[in-house]
Amino acid sequence: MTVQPKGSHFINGAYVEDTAGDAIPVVFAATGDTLATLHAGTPAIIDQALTAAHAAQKDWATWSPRERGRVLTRAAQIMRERNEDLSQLETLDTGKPIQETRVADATSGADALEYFGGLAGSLTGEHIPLGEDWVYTVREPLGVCVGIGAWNYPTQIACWKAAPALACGNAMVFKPSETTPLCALKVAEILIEAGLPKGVFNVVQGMGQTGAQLVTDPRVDKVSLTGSPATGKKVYAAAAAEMKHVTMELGGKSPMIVFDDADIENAVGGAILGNFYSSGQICSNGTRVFVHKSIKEKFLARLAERTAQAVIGDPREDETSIGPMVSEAQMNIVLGYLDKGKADGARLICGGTRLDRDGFYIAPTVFADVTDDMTIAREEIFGPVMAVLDFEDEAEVIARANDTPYGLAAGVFTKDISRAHRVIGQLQAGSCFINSYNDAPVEAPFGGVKASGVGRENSKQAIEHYSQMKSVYVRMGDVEAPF
Ligand code: TXE
Repeated sequence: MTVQPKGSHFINGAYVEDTAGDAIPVVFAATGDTLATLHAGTPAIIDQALTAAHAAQKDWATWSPRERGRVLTRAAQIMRERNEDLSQLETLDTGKPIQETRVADATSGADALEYFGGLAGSLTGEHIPLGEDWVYTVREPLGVCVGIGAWNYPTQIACWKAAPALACGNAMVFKPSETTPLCALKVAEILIEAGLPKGVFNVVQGMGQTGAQLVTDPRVDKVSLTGSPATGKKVYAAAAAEMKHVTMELGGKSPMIVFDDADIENAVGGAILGNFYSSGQICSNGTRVFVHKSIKEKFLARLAERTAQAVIGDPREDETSIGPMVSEAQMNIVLGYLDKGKADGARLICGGTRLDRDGFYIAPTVFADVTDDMTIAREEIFGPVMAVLDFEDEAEVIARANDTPYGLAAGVFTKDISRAHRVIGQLQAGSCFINSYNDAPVEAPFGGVKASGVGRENSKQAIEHYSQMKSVYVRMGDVEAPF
């Protein structure tokens, strides 16, 4: 599979190149080989993309919502038909195992296109009777949206932003992460093939600086970022200066609570999903695993047994369940946290090292006897590093679980259903799970509270973040003025 695209950018329905932009090497994380070289968007490229989006949005907004929906639904079908190719590209772009990308990436993208494609026709205003007079409301697009992606789910993130934006009649310029720039180009190609007018969805590559130029451009009405809390603060501030609409999908340090009556196999499964899937590079991961003292050793023993069964290997091979980190830089960040965990005196149950092979591999790591003040319990690591903490009672664990600036996700494992709902009700998080972890169906709102973000992706909620309501008061009689 050649992965070098026809151009770095996709603007106004076609691939565009400008080699004056800084080089962006695409490195295959399993070997360190450079698979392709793209170029960052220059001011000329940014202007071209925003000009195309601005012009195309005017026509796109006049289509009936159902017609817009038809294009998105068709794009979903094409993505499903091409799932294997898109998954292989996602594996090369991110280093994630093909057994994951086949079921979690292009499929989730197609789900979003299908969901919002189906929803589009029902995006209406309302009639508000006031007796003789009445008000009617009109759901209007925001205009030109900028989407900025993180590197861990490039295809899914592009679709989770494009689908609701386009369904509402907006146009979008999407900047993928410079670490995984390939997949969003395929999404743009497929949308055109599905009948999307040129210029409605565009892709511009680049680092943070290109993102900042897009965010501050006066032609931009909405910014939706998926990224780190640090970047979120910068982008939010830049958008606020021009009073732009924003969605912030940021990081987390989410708790997973395992009560003494939990089904151990399911709780261990949830901890594995919430810490080792995608080599732990998932924002909503449950990286603080609070286990009731009475079952801690049983939980750790079963966890170590199952973690030893992980197949660490080339992500292109079907049996591989753990691949490399996305980049050398991210691997080094995680290695730093392994050192901190050891230095802080956490008990190493398994892993804890880089693997002695080509590529950016880290062994799935479990630390136990972790205390709330340890760095590995406070900071987002974004790697295969699980911190297991123990607790005694419900009130104590809820207070400790909420003792973080973040609030993206939370999980509870217990057979006591009223306890499950009672505890989830007190946890400060946007996306929560009972006896499960990290399910993200597009029908459900996804997003964080506190420093983990603003707004929601997916579900009908997302529509509120990609449209605005105009209300029109209609007087049937005469106007009574004081004079
Ligand atoms: O983020 P970065 P990364 C979070 C995850 C982790 C981080 C990892 O929790 O914290 O993302 O992704 C662009 N103005 N989530 O390292 O560095 C940059 O080019 C405009 C949360 O990619 O913040 C990239 O495209 N743009 C999540 C993007 O911002 C700027 C799901 C993110 O980069 C910029 C996945 C600037 N000043 C990961 N600086 C969720 N909650 O859904 C950088 N960028």
